[in-house]
Amino acid sequence: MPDPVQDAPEVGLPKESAAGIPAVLNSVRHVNDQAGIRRGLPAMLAVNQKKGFDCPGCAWPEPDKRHKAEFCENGAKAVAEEATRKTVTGDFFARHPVAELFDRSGYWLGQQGRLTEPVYLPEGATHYEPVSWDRALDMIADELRGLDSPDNAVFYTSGRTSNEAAFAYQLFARQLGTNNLPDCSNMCHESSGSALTETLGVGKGSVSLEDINQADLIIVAGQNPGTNHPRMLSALEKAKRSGTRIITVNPLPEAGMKAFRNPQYARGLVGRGTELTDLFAQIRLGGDLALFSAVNRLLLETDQRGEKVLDHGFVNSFTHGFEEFAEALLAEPEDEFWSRTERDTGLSRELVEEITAMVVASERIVVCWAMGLTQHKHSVPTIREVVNFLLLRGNVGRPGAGVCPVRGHSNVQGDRTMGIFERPAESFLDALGAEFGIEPPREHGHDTVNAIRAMARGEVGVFFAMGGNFVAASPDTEVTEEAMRRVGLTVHVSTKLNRSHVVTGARALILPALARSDRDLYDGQQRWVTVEDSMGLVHSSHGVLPPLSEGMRSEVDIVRELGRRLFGNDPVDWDRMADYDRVRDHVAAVVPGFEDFNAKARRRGGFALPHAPRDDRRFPTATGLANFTVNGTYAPQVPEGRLLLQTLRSHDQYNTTIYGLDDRYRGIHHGRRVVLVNPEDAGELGLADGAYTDLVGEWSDGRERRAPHFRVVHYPTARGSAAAYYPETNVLVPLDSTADVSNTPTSKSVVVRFEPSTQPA
Ligand SMILES: Nc1nc2c(c(=O)[nH]1)N[C@H]1C(S)=C(S)[C@@H](COP(=O)(O)OP(=O)(O)OC[C@H]3O[C@@H](n4cnc5c(=O)[nH]c(N)nc54)[C@H](O)[C@@H]3O)O[C@H]1N2
Ligand SMILES: Nc1nc2c(c(=O)[nH]1)N[C@H]1C(S)=C(S)[C@@H](COP(=O)(O)OP(=O)(O)OC[C@H]3O[C@@H](n4cnc5c(=O)[nH]c(N)nc54)[C@H](O)[C@@H]3O)O[C@H]1N2
Ligand SMILES: [Mo]
Repeated sequence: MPDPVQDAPEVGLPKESAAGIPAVLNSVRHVNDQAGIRRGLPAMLAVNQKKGFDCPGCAWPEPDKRHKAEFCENGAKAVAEEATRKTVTGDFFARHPVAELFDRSGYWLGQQGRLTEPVYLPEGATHYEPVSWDRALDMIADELRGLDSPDNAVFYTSGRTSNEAAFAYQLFARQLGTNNLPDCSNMCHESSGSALTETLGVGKGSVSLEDINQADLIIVAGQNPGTNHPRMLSALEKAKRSGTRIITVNPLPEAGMKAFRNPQYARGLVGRGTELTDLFAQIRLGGDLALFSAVNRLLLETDQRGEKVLDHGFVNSFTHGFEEFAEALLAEPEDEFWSRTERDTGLSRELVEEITAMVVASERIVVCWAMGLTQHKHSVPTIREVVNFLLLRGNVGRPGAGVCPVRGHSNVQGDRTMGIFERPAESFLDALGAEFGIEPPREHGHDTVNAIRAMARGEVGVFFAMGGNFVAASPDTEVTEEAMRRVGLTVHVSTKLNRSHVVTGARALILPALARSDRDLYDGQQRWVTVEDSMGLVHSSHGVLPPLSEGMRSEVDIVRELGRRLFGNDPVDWDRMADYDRVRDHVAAVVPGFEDFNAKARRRGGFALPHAPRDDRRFPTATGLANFTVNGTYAPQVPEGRLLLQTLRSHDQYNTTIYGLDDRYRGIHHGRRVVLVNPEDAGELGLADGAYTDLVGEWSDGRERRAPHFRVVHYPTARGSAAAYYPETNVLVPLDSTADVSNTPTSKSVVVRFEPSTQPA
């Protein structure tokens, strides 16, 4: 909802560097405002420490040598958000009817505090009402029992769920008989997983922090670590100081990639900080496939002229498909190739040649990426082309080189490892069946987009969400909300109030969960969980804060109680899993790499999962080799008078959780309804800086998609490439506009036109 009182953007100049003293001050302010010193200080001293809890912010790994303060400004905000003293109790819902909450912004909802007791919205009721845990769990069990088929249930997961909870949860769904396990990954790094599994045989990154440090060249494409992975800047700074060069590929000049003032060192608090980017390629939205294939072609041509720039030994021994790839890439006539490359990337031939020269001069190369590469129609081919690029010079499976998809949610990678996947491998289901004596379903389930389609068709009786904010995070808000309203029972296991609690099925439950920072006591014993970071390191996480209410339960306990109600304790002994060591024993028996899990998880610093390409250049693909692929030349085309819009994060949000209304590095304050437009595009479209406009999405189904009332900001983004924040703009992303192969919504590639604003300020 546009909120003209709250949302009144003011615009200043974008910043030239990230962090420094303002970041420290902002961390302290957020922690103090939300949690106060008594809760805030112990939380901040425990976050990311070996005996403490894993930061609920991003999935960037912790270095082996920890600082006393091993967190960043945005980690502090994530912790403050959880550790808040504010609570939402039963009487809150008596005072606020659902219809009123529906009109509140997501920011307001989140700011009300931690959920403390289960509440139920009966059919036709106007208010949620308190309900006992027993009654709530009985109701869910009854609804699940009453379904015509287990496939009429959908079990969503957001990536904060611990390994233990995720494992129990997928087991529950499969004992019930469905693989309908969509997760936030479907909207996030699914394209990376698809492309990497096909080409390298493992859908995860292949580098460690040590590799980042040893690389001669790091390419950071489609990622804004200054905001979303601030601790990555420390790793880049360290590499930089030992001679690494960095190329940044982005339509936006992001402050964090320009310079970093590391608040952990005096040099970061005074002075300009460390310059990070050596070469900035200001690419057009969706131009990365064209860029990487152009560099690959230049490498091939150089090699054919006799300068040995390819690693022929590696290509011959470890890869498949090189000839076909090279032939396809060289087929286009030179003139056409260059005019298309310049058009699709918005970069000059000279710049592409300069990038190639830096590549040739670098023995060891790492490519890092995030949503700028994964949320386009052609994301899978784009990432496959990144793999081609690395394979050409043998940059996989040796120190200082490899693929680095930087994950989002703090345990999104672990959840997938634990089996949260709508298309599980047969080998995983076999192991699960053997361990528990159950027959897991074999038919693939719904991912996020297909789950919404099934809801819209009225096929979903129960929608259960383990965390997250499904209706706000999903594309096509109005379509998704209509679909959600057709569900019978919606259940949300949540920490904070959000939009998904006010757009519900006929009946709805909200179940309050313990969060990462909360102490998890059972029978007087403190329990702990594990998580896996973006680089495949698994470690323990111990909550430290006393829970604000006895009404909150751990995610494992919620699943366990449901399991026992529906299936009893045979063949799966749900009650025993109250001891998380027993869950870990099961994981050890089912998931490769987790042998001896309980012992390894107790090691200081945890353990690394095996990764065949990284560890011994083994590629468990269909060909048994690393695959070169032929990826074509797609780039988004935009009709006259329209721009391509990317929907992205501000510095003051965690996905749909809004921490505040500032985006400090981009110079935006006190508001979120802004659209960043290149001044020359704005001139051609008659969009004055400071004017208000509606964003209107264009898609082949003819349905009108309108995001009203955005302030135009003239901003140095690439030509043709506009930007605005998510989730306000999700209404514009058509449900059917998804990436080929991965089915990820194209959140970074929405065709929009601009119409005079329909709502007064
Ligand atoms: N503080 C904080 N931390 C977070 C999150 C958060 O919301 N807040 N979210 C977490 C999650 S779930 C995730 S997935 C990650 C997200 O981390 P990011 O991917 O960094 O997040 P976005 O804000 O979506 O930024 C996308 C970046 O890619 C660029 N980009 C967009 N399109 C293109 C393109 O076509 N080509 C290229 N080369 N660049 C492009 C944008 O300009 C922007 O810099 O962060 C995680 N960490
Ligand atoms: N337009 C557009 N849409 C996007 C994106 C984009 O870039 N553009 N990005 C996509 C991406 S990358 C992602 S990952 C998704 C994110 O999608 P989600 O993961 O579904 O969304 P979040 O906003 O992270 O979920 C926040 C909610 O999670 C709950 N929560 C927080 N911590 C816990 C916990 O410990 N336990 C439980 N049970 N609940 C908890 C809180 O109630 C909070 O309101 O959004 C996607 N949607
Ligand atoms: Mo994500």
